[in-house]
Amino acid sequence: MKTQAALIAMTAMSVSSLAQADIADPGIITPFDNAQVSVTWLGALSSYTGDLTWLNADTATVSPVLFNNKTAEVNDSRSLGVALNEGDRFDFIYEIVAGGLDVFSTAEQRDWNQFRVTEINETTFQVNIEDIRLPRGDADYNDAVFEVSFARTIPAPGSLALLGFGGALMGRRRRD
Ligand SMILES: [Ca+2]
Ligand SMILES: [Ca+2]
Repeated sequence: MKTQAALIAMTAMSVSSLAQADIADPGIITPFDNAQVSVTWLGALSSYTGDLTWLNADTATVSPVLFNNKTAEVNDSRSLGVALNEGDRFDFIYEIVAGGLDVFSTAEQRDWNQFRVTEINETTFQVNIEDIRLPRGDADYNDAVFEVSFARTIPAPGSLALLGFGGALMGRRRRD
């Protein structure tokens, strides 16, 4: 637990030292077609309580709560069950439900500074959140930390099973 906290603190430090001057758009862009999205909780060091949801651009609706920063376990993962295409924007909403009530969305430019997004690799992004509106917040960016990863859609298990079944039949026929 101690090492985890240290890791989050270190990450937040390196992240917040990046480009404070110009506020980057934290929206994540889907890297390829037919991408399945999953979100993995990395931790939180905050006295406030917050709920993480995501914005479905296709339906213009907000998802059920993915994680609550007080109840989420490190490495908890949620598959979002959507297939996004290359270039699709992926946005989050973080709502403080106990503490200094506020709502931060990566889709709202006035909230952008509350988020730091680091590209880990082509398919994985780390998101760090500051849960007190800046400039009042302490900018530690460890109040909610999670990872977003994109995976290529694989053929449905049904079609693979069918291939296997056909192969078994052919094998039997040969033996007979
Ligand atoms: Ca904190
Ligand atoms: Ca903070």
